[in-house]
Amino acid sequence: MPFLFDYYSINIKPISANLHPGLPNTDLWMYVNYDGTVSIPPIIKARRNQPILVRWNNRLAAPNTAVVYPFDHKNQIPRMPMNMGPVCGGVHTEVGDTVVHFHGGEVMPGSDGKPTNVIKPGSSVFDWYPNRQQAATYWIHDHAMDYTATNVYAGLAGFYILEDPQEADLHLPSGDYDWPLVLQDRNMDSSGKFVYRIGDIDSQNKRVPEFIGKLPLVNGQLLPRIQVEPTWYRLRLLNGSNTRFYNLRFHPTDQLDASQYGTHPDIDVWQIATDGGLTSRPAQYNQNGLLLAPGERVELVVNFARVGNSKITLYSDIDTPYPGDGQAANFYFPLLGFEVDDTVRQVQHFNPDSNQRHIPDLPAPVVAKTVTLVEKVEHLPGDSDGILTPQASIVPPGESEGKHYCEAITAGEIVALNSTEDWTFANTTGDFHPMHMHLMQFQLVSGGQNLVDCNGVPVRAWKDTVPVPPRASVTVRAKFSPYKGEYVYHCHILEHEDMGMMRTFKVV
Ligand SMILES: [Cu+2]
Repeated sequence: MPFLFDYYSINIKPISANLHPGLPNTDLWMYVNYDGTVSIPPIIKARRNQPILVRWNNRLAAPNTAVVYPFDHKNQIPRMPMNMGPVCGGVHTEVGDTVVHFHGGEVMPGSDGKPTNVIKPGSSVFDWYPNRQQAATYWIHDHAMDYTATNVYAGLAGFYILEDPQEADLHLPSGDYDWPLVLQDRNMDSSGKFVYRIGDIDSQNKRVPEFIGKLPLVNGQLLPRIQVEPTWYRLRLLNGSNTRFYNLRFHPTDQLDASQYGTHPDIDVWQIATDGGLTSRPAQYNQNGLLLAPGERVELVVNFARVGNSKITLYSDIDTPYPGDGQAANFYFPLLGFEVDDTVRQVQHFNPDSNQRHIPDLPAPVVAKTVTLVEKVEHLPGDSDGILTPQASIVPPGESEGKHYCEAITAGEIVALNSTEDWTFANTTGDFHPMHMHLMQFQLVSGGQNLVDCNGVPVRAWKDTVPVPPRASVTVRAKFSPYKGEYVYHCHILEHEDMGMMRTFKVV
């Protein structure tokens, strides 16, 4: 008897893999198929309206051997975990605990990956993914309270690509011409181990406030190059970094004069999709680059037809943490090389005029709410050394004080099922914060990076993560559906999320 759903059993376990021929193998924590086969990055492919059931088996154990920590503690606990104390109802996460979150997925609360609903080492959970939503480049990553930053850093992130058979009619580049590419940054020691440390952090500090790595990793490889043909490609780019923002640009690899790097090589680039899938129409790629914050995805179609027999580099040209102090000399961060052949095996096509679709307006909002992003300097729960610590925090709608993740849901965080609300994220800090809401995709109303097509016509797009600039506001409109229950909203800088820049909303 056939089943109505696909079933996967996935082990979450330590592995060892080579990230560059010149380096020893690196220890990773990874999603591994039950038969032992590994793909880096892990990729789940699903079809729209074809539900899948996944059994996630936690085969991890403390300590986290995949990461060299800066903090000096036998259990590798960041010295100030946020889940301490009575406010979290006694919930206590530990090294080796994991939570799997389907980022961008419209799933029931029990399968969404509540940060304190951990899978303990040796145990398993079943998660049900209905796949009723729009096809898009989604992703899977760890979401365990206090350990998201280090678990993702150790390798627990992968793609969840939802495909729609109807998309085949659009004749976008496909198969070997469709590349998922996850962009990350790491620091490594001479033995090939990932080091979770940045310059000014030592064992005396409580935790890494934001992690920036010096080494670019694309699909788990250190600054790789890929062979492409002189035709169209679809690039599904995911910022899977802890903190690093990218401003994506291309330059001819043999262009050695850095001052010329902004010069666009002779390639056509169109943006066709955002977090929640294809946009209403392709947007012309901006010569100044494309900002991609942690958690965001963007899909580009790129035509290499006019640059056969040459090399192109994808790079980022912004400071980190973004926006940083403006020391432009430090900006260049190469990511990926394209080696363009001179022959095409299978010509791929793309026509921006035939790639338009209707994305409806959401209904008028019943209420407008403001969430304020603040930095608090405070004594943390459980703090024993008496040192004040700056903490990125969220002031829920209608409240006057920043609240920790574990404090009770406030009135402003209660939302009626199927209602539409405008949420303004008002950022009072000097940092960009990429704000992510679980449960549904939303639309930008104001303040964000609005896309336009080549005639200046606004492009409608679905988003689940939106970067909120320093001392500025971004308003998004969301229809809270299709499920009731508790879901989190948070900053997607993983260190900020772990320090409690995360709250829960409840759909009733
Ligand atoms: Cu943040």
